[in-house]
Amino acid sequence: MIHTSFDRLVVVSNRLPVVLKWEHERWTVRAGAGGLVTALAPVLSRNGGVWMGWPGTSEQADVHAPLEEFSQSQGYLLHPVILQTEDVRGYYYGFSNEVLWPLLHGFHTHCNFKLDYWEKYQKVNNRFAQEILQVTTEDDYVWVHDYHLMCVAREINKGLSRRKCGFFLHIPFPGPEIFLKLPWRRSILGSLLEFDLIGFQTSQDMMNFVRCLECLCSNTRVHTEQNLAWIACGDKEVTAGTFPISIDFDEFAELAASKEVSSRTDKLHMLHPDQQVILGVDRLDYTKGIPQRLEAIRQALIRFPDLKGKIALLQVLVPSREEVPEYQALKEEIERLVGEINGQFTEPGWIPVHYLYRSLPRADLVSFYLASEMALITPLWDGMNLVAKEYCVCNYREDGVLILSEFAGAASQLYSDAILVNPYDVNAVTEAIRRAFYMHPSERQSRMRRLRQTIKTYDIHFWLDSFLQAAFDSRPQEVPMAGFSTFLSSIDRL
Ligand code: ADQ
Repeated sequence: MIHTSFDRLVVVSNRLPVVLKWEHERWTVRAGAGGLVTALAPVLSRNGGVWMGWPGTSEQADVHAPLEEFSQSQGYLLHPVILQTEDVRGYYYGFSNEVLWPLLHGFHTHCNFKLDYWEKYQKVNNRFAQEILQVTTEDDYVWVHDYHLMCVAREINKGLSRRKCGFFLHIPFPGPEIFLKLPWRRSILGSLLEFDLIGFQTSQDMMNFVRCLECLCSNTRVHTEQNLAWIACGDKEVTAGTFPISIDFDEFAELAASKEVSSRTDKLHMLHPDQQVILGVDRLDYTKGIPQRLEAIRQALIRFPDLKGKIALLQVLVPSREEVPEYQALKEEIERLVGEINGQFTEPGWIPVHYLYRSLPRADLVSFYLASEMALITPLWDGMNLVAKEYCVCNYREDGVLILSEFAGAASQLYSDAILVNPYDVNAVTEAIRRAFYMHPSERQSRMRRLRQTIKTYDIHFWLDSFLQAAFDSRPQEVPMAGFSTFLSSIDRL
C-alpha cells in the first residue's frame, strides 16, 4: 500500500455517497451503499480525507450542518457542492444523461446534442473546480470520478493554482467512429488531457481513447508498459491506465455465508425444487440489453422444449431515471414482453419469468445470487458490470454458471471461465442457456472456483491501490486482461 505521498485524499463525484431525506421536520443522512464507498472510506478516514459531490437536494436546502454531523461519525468530511436546479437540469439530466451516457455506450443515435446542455455542463464543472480549489491545498490528491466531471481539471488549471488530479471513468470509452460525432469532442479530449492520470476499466477503452486522440492530433505519441500508457499529444502529456473496478470480496462472501442469507436461500430453493433459476439483475437502462434477454428466454423455450418447466428467469430491475420518457417506454416494453412470455408458456406449477421492479436490501440480493443456478448478464455495452462479480463471489457453493456478454468490461477478466455471448445473437444466447443447464456439476465447480479466485485477487482494494500507485510512482501493474481480439479469436474463429 502506498497512500503516504499526499496529505489528504479528496474524492469528487457527481453525488455524495449518502442519502439525504427530509423527515419529521429535519434532514436525516444515511450512508449510501456500494463498493466504492467501502473501498475508499478507510483511506479517507485514515488521512482525514474529503468526499465532495452534489447532495441531490435543491439549492434552498441547507444540508451543511447534518452533513457535518454525519461526517464526524464517518471519520472523513462530506462536502456538498450546491447546484442550482436549472443547472442540474442541463448538466445532469441533459449533458450527462442525454449526451455522454448514450454516446460513450455507443448509442449515438439516442444523443440530444443541445448547446444549452453543453454550456450548463461546463458551468457546473467550473463550479466543482472552484469548490475544489477552496477546500483543498496543493498537497492533497484530488480524484475525480466519472463522465459527469470530465472538464474539472481544465477548469482548475485555468487559474494559477495547481492540484494533483486523477480521473476514473466508470463507463466505456468508444472508438473515433462513435466519439467523434460529439460536437464538443475537441474540448472534452483536451480537458481529459489536463488530468495527471486517467483511469479506464479495460485496455479496449484506453486504446479507443488513444485512437480518438490520434484522429484529432497528428502528433500523438504513446508508450505502453503493462497496464499503463504514457501519452504525449501536442504539448500535453498524460498517463493513462487500465484499472478494472471490482467489489469487496470478503464483504460479499461473508454475507453469502451468513445464517440469514442461507435460510432465505433454502426457502427460495424449496419454491423451485425441479427448476434451474436464471438470474438477471440490472438497473433499468437501455444499455443492459433486457428486451434481448427476454427474447432469448422465449426462443430457448421454443427451440428446446426439454427446458419447458425446467428453467425460470428471475429478472430484478432497479428503478432508474424514471422521469425520462425513454426509460418509461423501456419499462413498458419489458413488462409487455414479460406478460407475453408468461401468457405463452405458463403452466400449472410453473411460471417462466418472475419479475421484480424495485431496489432490494443487500441480503435479499445476495440470497438471489446464491439461489440461482445461472446468471444471465447480457449488457449491450457496460463499463465493467459488478453484478457479474457479485454473483460469482456469493456462489461459494460453486454450483452456478455465469453467462456473460462479450461487451461487459468484466468479460476481459472473466472470459475463460464464463460462457461468453454476443447479446445481439439471440440464438447464441439460447444455446448458452441450454449448455449451462446441462453443464456437469464438476465443470460448474471448476469454472466457478477459478472465477472466484480471479475476483478475489483483483478485488476493490487491488483496484484502489493500483490506481494510487500509478498516480504517485507511475509504476505499472500486471493486471491480466484480454482485449476483444484475444477472447473472441479463442471462441469465434473464422
Ligand atoms: P451500474 O451501471 O449501476 O454501474 P453495475 O456495475 O452492474 O452497473 O452495478 C450495479 C450495482 O447495483 C451493483 O452493485 C448491484 O449490487 C446493485 N444492484 C443491482 N440491483 C439491485 C437491486 N434490485 N437492489 C439493490 N441493489 C442493486 C456503473 C457502470 C458499470 C460499472 C460500475 C462501477 O455502468 O459498468 O461496473 O459503474 O464502476
